[in-house]
Amino acid sequence: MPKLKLTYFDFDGGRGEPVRLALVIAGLPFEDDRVKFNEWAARKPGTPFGALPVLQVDGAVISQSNTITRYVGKLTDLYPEDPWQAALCDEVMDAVEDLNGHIGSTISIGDPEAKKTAREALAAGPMSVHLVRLNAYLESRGGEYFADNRLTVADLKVYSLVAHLRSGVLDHIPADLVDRKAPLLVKHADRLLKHAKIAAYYKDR
Ligand SMILES: N[C@@H](CCC(=O)N[C@@H](CS)C(=O)NCC(=O)O)C(=O)O
Repeated sequence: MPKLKLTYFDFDGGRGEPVRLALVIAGLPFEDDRVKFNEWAARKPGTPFGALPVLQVDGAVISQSNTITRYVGKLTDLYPEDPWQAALCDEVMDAVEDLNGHIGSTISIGDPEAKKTAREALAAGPMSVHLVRLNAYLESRGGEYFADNRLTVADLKVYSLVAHLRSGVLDHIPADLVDRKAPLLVKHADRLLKHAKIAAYYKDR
């Protein structure tokens, strides 16, 4: 197994969390390099595209969250081998990335009123649309998993988004938006939190 070092921001969520969770579930050792926000300006130029997450694999670097998540999914047997199921898994991960991109574009808005307007439009528009659609996808796939009738990195990716939105840390995004728009995603997240490895991981953190 290669030597792995994941570099991401120091919080339990976002684009790095599905990678951490996949490695934790599989019991694969990795260095969890957590960057504090005040360290980021100094470290940003050293990353391939000026953003995190970044994964070092035996010293070689790859970036882009879904690329990393897929790669780690293959190492951990949490990514489908069947091409169609892999496509279903990718589709869900890319839909989550659509939303992450929308959220990311509001983070640097400095003017409080402009940020409020942008966030409220996001919550009422693309965020609601994506949450409703992801909820419907999960339902159409049996209600438990997004692909392959088993736990895959798509589930970990959606979980990380849902946990982030429900934590209420994003100003002007109502913390109950997921509960109102996508109740199946809430059940899905609650189930994942009961996974023995995930529960033990968060208990120890
Ligand atoms: N397309 C990239 C986007 C990465 C990205 O925007 N990451 C955010 C954190 S979730 C970041 O590094 N923000 C700080 C910055 O852009 O300076 C990916 O999927 O990894």
